[in-house]
Amino acid sequence: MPFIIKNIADNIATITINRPEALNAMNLEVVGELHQAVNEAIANPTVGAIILTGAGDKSFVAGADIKAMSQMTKAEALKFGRAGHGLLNAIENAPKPVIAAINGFALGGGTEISLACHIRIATDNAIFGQPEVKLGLIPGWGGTQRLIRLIGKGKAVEMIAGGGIIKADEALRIGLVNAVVSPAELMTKAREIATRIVGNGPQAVRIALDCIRSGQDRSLTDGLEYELEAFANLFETAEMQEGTRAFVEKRPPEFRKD
Ligand code: DAK
Repeated sequence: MPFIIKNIADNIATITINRPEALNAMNLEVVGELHQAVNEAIANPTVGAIILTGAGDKSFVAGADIKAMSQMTKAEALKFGRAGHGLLNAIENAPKPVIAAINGFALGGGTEISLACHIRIATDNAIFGQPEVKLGLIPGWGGTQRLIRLIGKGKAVEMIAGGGIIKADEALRIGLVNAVVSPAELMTKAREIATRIVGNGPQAVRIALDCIRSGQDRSLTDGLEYELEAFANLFETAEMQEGTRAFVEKRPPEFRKD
């Protein structure tokens, strides 16, 4: 996997997109390798949270590879688009939280990858944008759909139709990211959040993610019913027994044996 660096420590998988000479721009090969790495982290039962970041100090992902796209036919573009959708759906539907640690440029497909993640932490020099219209394109990896759900229609249209950039402080103000930190603090902050997550009941985290995700596509009434059923189901799990018993016995719960 030349374009991906993987590391697993303390139940946290860190996946680094490693193509710094092209500011981590995504071609079909990078998309495929990243998808495989994400799938492996999802399938690994010792992993409770995933951090996704970019190699180098300049860029998270500077978008889809423009040089590769400039040569694509419509059929190839469809294949490339579908590969990106497959990757981003895998991230969004992951049963464990995926944290984007955004270290610089997150343009086009870079912003879109971060949108599929569950939590976004950015450095104070991070730059977001959907500049596809400047190339005669539109966002092709879910930007027109996920951005509106996160920051609302007005801001999404301004970003996508205007093609301008958004700096980290503005991204924080409009809810595009959860937190902004210095470059030196980025991975510490991401690991701090991941560590808190992996200390919790893995099944509860998975079910909570599922309720939150599926709630976006349901009416409030349906979503509340879905949550209620999921909540009740947890009363039959060993995890819930351990969590509540630990509270009563005034000790930390032991959810993980690994
Ligand atoms: N693609 C390919 N190479 C890239 C790249 C990209 N997106 N971004 C940067 N690079 C390469 C540069 O070409 C350069 O390589 P050499 O030419 O030296 O070999 C190297 O990275 C360093 O970049 P710069 O020299 O330009 O570095 P600067 O600091 O001067 O500028 C920059 C940094 C990020 C402002 C600039 O590189 C830039 O504007 N990059 C392009 C950003 C961009 O427009 N991103 C959006 C791409 S469009 C779809 C699927 C997906 C999409 C659309 C449709 N379907 C198939 C349906 C998604 C589209 C996009 O993401």
